[in-house]
Amino acid sequence: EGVAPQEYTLIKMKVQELSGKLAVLTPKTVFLVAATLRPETMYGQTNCWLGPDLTYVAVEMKDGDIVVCTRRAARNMAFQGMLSIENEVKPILELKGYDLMGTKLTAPLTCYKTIYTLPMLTVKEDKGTGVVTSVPSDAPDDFAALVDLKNKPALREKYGITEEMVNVDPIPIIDVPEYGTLSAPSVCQMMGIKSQNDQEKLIEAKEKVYLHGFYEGILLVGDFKGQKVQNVKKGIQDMLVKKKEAMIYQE
Ligand code: A2H
Repeated sequence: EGVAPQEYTLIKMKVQELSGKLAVLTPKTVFLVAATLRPETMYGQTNCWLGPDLTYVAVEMKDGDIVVCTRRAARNMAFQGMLSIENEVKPILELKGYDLMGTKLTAPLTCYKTIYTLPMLTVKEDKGTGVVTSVPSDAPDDFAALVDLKNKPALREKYGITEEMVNVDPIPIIDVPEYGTLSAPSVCQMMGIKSQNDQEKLIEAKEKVYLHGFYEGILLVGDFKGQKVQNVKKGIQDMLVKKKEAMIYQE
């Protein structure tokens, strides 16, 4: 953790049906909130990652809606005046990532009408909200984890994930001169990355994809189509915040 605060965009992903452990929250509006540094990639969301063994809490926001995130993130949100009670966390519900697997969500900007929560074992408890949005077109970690779930029926079964839930493909949203319009899948293929277990290669893949994607990438979709990625981040963040589809959060 550095000294300077990190600013994240919290993407609000609306829970479509309050079933299972979430049923007690009826008739509230409930969001999983994913922390991202790359709001301009939200056009490419295909699913949402949760750590199956992490603990999440449901807390009330100022406007009465409910957000689900780690307790640590809820505490930060309380101190940033985002929750119904200032400086205090009163969880309405506590649950494991495992309990939320396969939840149907509505996420902003993506062309998929429904995206599902899926397990990723490397989601960190002490970063962001513990909820991570998946953009396999532009994030090698997301691509590798999705490929694993597609290729490994036993892994899906362990977490109650069906084939339909992983039946999504990376969406071309950014053109990177060196790597084309699906830079993470291209670099993973070039480097022979077949799984999220290829840790060392993934570190190198991320360096390549993030560097070239951010500095040379051109957006292919949406209101900022044709513009350089590095120039659109703020505009897309503002647009999402204005539409109440995102919030700004620091840690
Ligand atoms: B980024 P930094 Cl397309 N555990 O969002 C693991 N990873 C987490 C996390 C957690 N608890 N919380 C957030 N993240 C991921 C999109 C994206 C991201 C793209 C490209 C690069 C990228 C889609 N996933 O991040 O350590 C989230 O993934 C490049 C670093 O705070 C978040 O942004 O720098 C990023 O890590 C924050 O990582």
